[in-house]
Amino acid sequence: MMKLYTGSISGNSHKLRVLCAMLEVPYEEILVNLEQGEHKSEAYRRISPRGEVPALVDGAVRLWDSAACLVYIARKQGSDAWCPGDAAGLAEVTQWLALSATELQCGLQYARRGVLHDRWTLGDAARASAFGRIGLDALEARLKDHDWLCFDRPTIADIACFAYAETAPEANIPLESWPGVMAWLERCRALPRWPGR
Ligand SMILES: N[C@@H](CCC(=O)N[C@@H](CS)C(=O)NCC(=O)O)C(=O)O
Repeated sequence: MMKLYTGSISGNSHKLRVLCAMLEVPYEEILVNLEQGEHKSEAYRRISPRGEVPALVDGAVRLWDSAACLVYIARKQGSDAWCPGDAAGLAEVTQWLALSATELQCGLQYARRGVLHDRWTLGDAARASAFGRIGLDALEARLKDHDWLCFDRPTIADIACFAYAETAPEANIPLESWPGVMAWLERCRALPRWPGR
């Protein structure tokens, strides 16, 4: 069975749980103890060389990035709905995966980590939240008049961007200025099988 290496309060890990729930994919979850630094151990770095969760092991396949894992899980299930295989469709999804790994990760996630753990990876609260706001503005520009980030249905783009948009208030970034984003978060949560944190 596919193994997922995850962290307990890790939004990046939660992305994989969400997709597996939506597609009803079974998996074995191995909780990596981030508080005790297990993700920096030599043994774990053989699975994820950058020492982060999540990671995925499925037979000979080893992956260590949440976006890569989302693509793998969806495509392995043959799910064109959640991750299209055609050039334009895949590229459209990928641009949101890229946003989730830049403005949302380095802005919103790092701001949350700073607030929760006083660890400011790329600068102080003002810099992290300014970068995160660029990501929220990009989401809002699409979501003010669309239900989903791509096409007319949820895809892995929504799952990837949901995680740290949802936790923005924990980074002291209330979402009232982005009403389209707030409505979309509710729309995601209302999907059958969408798991809570
Ligand atoms: N871009 C990576 C980011 C992964 C990441 O930031 N993981 C966090 C948990 S959400 C982590 O392992 N943090 C531990 C640390 O940096 O010490 C991905 O999408 O997988």
